[in-house]
Amino acid sequence: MSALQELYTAVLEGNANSAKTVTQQLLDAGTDPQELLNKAMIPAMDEVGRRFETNEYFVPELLISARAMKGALELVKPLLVAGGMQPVARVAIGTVKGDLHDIGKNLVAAMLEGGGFEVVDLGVDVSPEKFIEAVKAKNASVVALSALLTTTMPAMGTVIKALEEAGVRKQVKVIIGGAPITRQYAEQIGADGYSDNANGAVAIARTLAVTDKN
Ligand code: B12
Repeated sequence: MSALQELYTAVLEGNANSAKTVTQQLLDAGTDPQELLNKAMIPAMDEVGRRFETNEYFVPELLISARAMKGALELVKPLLVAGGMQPVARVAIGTVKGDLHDIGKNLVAAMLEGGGFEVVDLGVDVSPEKFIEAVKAKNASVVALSALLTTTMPAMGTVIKALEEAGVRKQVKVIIGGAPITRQYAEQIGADGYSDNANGAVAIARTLAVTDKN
């Protein structure tokens, strides 16, 4: 089994120790961190989701796979984050109210930092008020919303409405993402941008931040 396959299996089976060990070995051998993410870690979480859907996995398995994924991600994260640049813009990111999924959000946050953004991570289950506070007090010019549940998707629209009501909608760009989100949904709720992956999140945030400055 190749080391990437080993990492895939470790995340899929929720073997946190092995996930960390193999990740470290791959990084020490000079493997591109993006390759670890795209060829092993993310596909493993997709397979975890598929197994959950078909009742082969249940919540405990989701949790132990998520723990293995997070442990490996901690080792990869510093390599995604380049230091010493002038920040492109400040982004307030969070998983919307009612939603506790944070692996994708953490990945997007790390990639944004790596892309030169200053990131204010508000965590999970974030209320609209907290996003507004971050825009006002921290002067964030991009708000990034993550949702993984179809039941929490509407909370994204609620945040956008709350930003309007607080009189700060025009001073920020709102980008959204998460497994159930589509471009069409982003348009429907009046978001400024959407991406289905962390690299795309950086690209779209950059385009919007630059457009904003012109
Ligand atoms: C791990 C996991 C959990 C873990 C989360 C641990 C954690 N700390 O995050 C735990 C066990 C807690 C969990 C709980 C639940 N889960 Co869950 N979970 C998952 C699982 C398997 C993987 C999610 C993940 O981490 N993917 C990997 C990351 C890297 O991908 P991602 O999050 O999609 O992020 C990428 C993109 O979407 C995008 N992105 C993400 N955010 C953003 C933001 C912006 C701005 C942009 C631009 C892009 C972007 O970029 C990311 C990187 O590429 C998914 C299945 C799946 N395939 O999505 C189910 C899944 C999301 N869960 C599901 C369910 C049902 C639940 C529970 C309701 C189960 C239960 N009965 O209790 C609870 C709900 C808890 C809550 N209130 O939130 C369902 C949702 C179904 C639906 N239609 O809504 C899914 C789809 C499983 C399934 N196939 O049925 N879950």
